[in-house]
Amino acid sequence: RSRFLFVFFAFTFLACKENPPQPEEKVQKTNILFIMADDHAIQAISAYGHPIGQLAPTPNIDRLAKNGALFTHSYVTNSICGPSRAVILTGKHSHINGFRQNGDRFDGNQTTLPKILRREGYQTALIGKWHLDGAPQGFDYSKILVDQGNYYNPDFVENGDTTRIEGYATDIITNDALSWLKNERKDSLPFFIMVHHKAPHRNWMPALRHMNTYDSVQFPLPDTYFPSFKKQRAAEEQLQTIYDDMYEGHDLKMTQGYGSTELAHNPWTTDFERMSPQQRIAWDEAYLSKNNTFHKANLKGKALAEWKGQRYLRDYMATIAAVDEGVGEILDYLEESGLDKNTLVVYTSDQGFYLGENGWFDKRFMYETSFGTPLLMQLPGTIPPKTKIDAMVQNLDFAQTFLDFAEVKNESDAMQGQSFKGLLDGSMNSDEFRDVLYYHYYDYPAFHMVKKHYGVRTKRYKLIHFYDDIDSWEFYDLYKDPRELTNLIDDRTYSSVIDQMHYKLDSIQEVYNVTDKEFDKAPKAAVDKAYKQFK
Ligand code: SGN
Ligand code: CA
Repeated sequence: RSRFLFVFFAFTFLACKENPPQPEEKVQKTNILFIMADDHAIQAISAYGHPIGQLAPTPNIDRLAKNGALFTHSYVTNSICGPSRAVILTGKHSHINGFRQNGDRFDGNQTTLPKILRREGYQTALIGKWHLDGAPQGFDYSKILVDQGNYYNPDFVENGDTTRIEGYATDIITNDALSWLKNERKDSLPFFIMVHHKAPHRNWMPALRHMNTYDSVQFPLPDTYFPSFKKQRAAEEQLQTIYDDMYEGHDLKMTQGYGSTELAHNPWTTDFERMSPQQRIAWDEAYLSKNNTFHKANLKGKALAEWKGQRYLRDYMATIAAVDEGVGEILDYLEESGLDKNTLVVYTSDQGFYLGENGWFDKRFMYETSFGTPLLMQLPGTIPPKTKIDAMVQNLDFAQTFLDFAEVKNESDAMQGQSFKGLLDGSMNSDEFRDVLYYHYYDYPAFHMVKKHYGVRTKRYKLIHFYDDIDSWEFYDLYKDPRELTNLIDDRTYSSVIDQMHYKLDSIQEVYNVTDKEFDKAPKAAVDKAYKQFK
């Protein structure tokens, strides 16, 4: 028997020497790691070069731009949370996927990107904010925040069970994503994971380690911080102005007076009440001296409004610090494990966000700041490092683009976007891509009272129609007026361009199957009531 074993081992040894074991040769499909923050402004990512981002850099998110591509003209179709997510999942405009505004119910039975990828053999996971009423479908694993989610000790739903998890939302989401990648992910399958942060959504509560990070930074407030609107009635009538509409306690963490840790106006107490006593003590300590300095200064009028803008930006950027650290940890892990070589990493937000432009926070408008959204992607070997893409892509295109990377054929017919893989691998020029974008926002009357509107954008021009309780058209020449300060709708020198834009609008509505029922108006009483409620 021992002779037999000897011969067996000797043979195996020789065989191995001649034929050392080969790494698995099967070429695996591209993995997709999709990271989406909630309300992350382009201005707040340092790779985009805006002064705010320079003062509070995001070195880890920037790694994607260094290793891959940065999109300078990436847009949404409907600048609000639930609708944006529904568009990403379905590759269809809101009026087709049926989720037009927050609070709608997402029809989870329709075809979605994760369902297709899963059918094609991908292992799929979703971690973090969902905000689409109804259980996620198409995921092998999901762990989602309840509704909007909370920064401290948030509730998560995991396989149907709701549990409160101690800790800071951003860190919990990062850790869960890492643990899925390390422990649940099967080496034999390609994967698709969606990592959806709550941050930097309102009410901008930083992690304990970041509560004083930007205290000594003076962020620049935009020179439109005190705007004067002309022929922009929807802009005039919104309720999302930092110094008029933010709650002093809940949003700005202002206290009731010198020496006090009692919050000023804080209509939704849950965000703070969820904190453990230790967390709350650390919080109060970190905010006490800066609030005391504020009370001593006794600011009024313009100075007070500017102070509020500064407090907002410091907290907002401090919540991003934890997101950026989390992105760094995930990218480090991909590199250590070698997964980076075959993983398309995407970083984006569900829309753009105001950091004081026009005096505003929030989003919703088809104006550039909220219509645009950050987008960065890396895939070594396919996307050349430091690529800048100026084509007008949209979140509507994500599904088809990812399916293209996953080499799924003939699945995108009913989807309404366009794969932009060619822009990334260099096989397509930006002028071969779409030249007109369509937008439609419905969430009115609602929080912040941004009127319903739709419109088109070309490389140079934008035409918007605000409707419901107003009927107001706006037209901008973005080359001359990138900040959209001058509504040129009545300017005769542009009349033929405006006609062309109307024509483009009609044609694109036809292409996307927009029917008359998309322009319903709310009863006047509902609008009046909402103005009272939200003011
Ligand atoms: C909450 C926010 C609003 C925000 C909406 C929608 N208020 O209601 O400021 O516009 O969510 O945001 S909060 O004080 O309760 O946070 S979205 O990202 O979900 O669309
Ligand atoms: Ca959002």
